[in-house]
Amino acid sequence: MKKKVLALTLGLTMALSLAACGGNTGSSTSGAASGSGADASTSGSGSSGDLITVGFAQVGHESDWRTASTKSAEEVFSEENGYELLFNDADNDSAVQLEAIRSFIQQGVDYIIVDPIVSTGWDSILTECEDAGIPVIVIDRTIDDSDKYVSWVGSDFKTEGLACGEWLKAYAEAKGISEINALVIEGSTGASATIGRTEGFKEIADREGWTILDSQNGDFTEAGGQEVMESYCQSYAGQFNVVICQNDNEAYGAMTAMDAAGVTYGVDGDVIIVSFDSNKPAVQHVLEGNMNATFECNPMAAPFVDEVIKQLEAGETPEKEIYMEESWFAAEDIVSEITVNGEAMPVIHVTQEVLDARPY
Ligand code: GYE
Repeated sequence: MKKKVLALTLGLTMALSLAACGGNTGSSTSGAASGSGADASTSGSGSSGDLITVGFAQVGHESDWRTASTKSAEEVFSEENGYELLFNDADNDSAVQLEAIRSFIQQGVDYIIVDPIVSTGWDSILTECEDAGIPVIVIDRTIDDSDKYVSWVGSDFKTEGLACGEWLKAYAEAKGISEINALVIEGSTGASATIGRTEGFKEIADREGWTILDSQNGDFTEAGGQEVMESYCQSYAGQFNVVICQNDNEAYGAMTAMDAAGVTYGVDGDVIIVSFDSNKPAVQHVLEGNMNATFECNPMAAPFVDEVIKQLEAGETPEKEIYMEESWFAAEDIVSEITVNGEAMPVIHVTQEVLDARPY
């Protein structure tokens, strides 16, 4: 797959934002994360002065990745940077997310950012946005049944799953492990992140003739990962040697469940455990050998969205797809490179320096 990576550093973006918006004296307050998906109300005041008003329909607050994504948006879409942010946390409820977008339309925001909880069911609401003349920028998860948005900024989830599979193949070979019996703890059902990671890993598993004993939904939460792993430990006791967690938080829960069941994991254990996202606590677990590897998903989309908005304000046409750069991290220095989609990619051996340099 061909990738377009916008080479932009956060520092540069911030500098551009400050330079472009230095004269702003908007008096309205920007919204803070509401934390509740109980209703579709959005936080933030309606008036914007000469600020650019942005409504952000966020998925929820299920994971460390999500917290980093929200924080990135709050930092970038600040009054100082010339924005008023209206934020809605849908708590993983698609109906709440659609209502939040309707509320943004009613409030007449300048731009709508949406991180779609699920990948389908978007065409009519995006048509409403189009009819209202409000450009939509999609971040993170993808929309599969409509292209009525200006740009999408996010990750190639299938590539993440493929990378995980290719790393596992090379790692098992290096360790002399001839049989793979894997358990997968999936992310939320219907999320493109879940679909892509599942597909990518399965493609390698099928090619290599591995056994995927089970694949169940852990909802991208620590509690969900723990619950699924508790049931796996009962149903598949002594039968598995790999646990694939589709995000970091699920891996934390899975480790708790394996501790309770007396299953050893990580570099010195019986079970290989990996995660996706690579938040700092997960990279720390990799450094300590509790986890074998983690595959990054970069949550810092907001600076790129800022760039897209600036292009639109200047009458330019932004790229339709903007891919985030991501890395793969492993505990042991035995697989240094994997080939994914025909492209050689480094696997970073985690040291204290690597951990210290992680931005989130
Ligand atoms: O991996 C997970 C979060 O959509 C990529 O959602 C995102 C996923 C991320 O809850 O931690």
